[in-house]
Amino acid sequence: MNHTRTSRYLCRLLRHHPEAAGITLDAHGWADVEELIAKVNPTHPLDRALLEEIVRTDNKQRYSFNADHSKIRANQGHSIPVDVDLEEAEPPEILWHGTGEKYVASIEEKGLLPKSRLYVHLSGDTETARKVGARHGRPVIFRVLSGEMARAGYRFYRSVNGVWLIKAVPVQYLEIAHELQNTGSGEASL
Ligand code: HQG
Repeated sequence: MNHTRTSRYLCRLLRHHPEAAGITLDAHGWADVEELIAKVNPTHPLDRALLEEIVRTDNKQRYSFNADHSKIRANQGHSIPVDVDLEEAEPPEILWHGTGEKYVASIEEKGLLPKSRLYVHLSGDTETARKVGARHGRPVIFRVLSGEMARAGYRFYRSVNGVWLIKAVPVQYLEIAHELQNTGSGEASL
């Protein structure tokens, strides 16, 4: 069954605009499942079985339930200030950031900034970075000297679905991975 539209709507509610469906998130980003279903259902058909399926099959494991499945939240990617209990983690020596060509000049001047989200998102592999970058046009991949940053005291976090997060990356820890530049396929942004 194709429930992409409902899944995208859920993502928008749980990361950016809960008020669009008249729901609220608590300080840790949790929404009440019963309330969510009741308020979403009129515009995007949803029941508990479909919600369970969306969470289980999401291609990036974007959502989690609490232990008794009475609450749901997005694992990362928020623009609203919630604390999703991120785990601090020691990064590998190199992480990657894919972006669009149009942002490169600004990034080379200011470093990586979280823009509308709470964190800068970094990828553990270049293929993922390329897909993330292609959402913004012609992709450009930056190498992030994450090992050096960690030794300098910067804190890295890893979401439960494996995305590396950091508050910002100053320019001295960024290098364009010229050897990786070519075109790639895009993916939808949620
Ligand atoms: C760029 C998707 C100008 C940054 C993906 C990015 C990811 C700057 C854009 C997740 C800048 C923000 C997040 C600066 C950063 N000047 N532009 N100084 N610093 N930027 O969508 O990283 O499918 O908020 O390079 O897979 O593209 O939604 O962040 O291009 O994990 O689960 O500003 O979204 O996951 O764009 O993507 P975004 P992102 P989901």
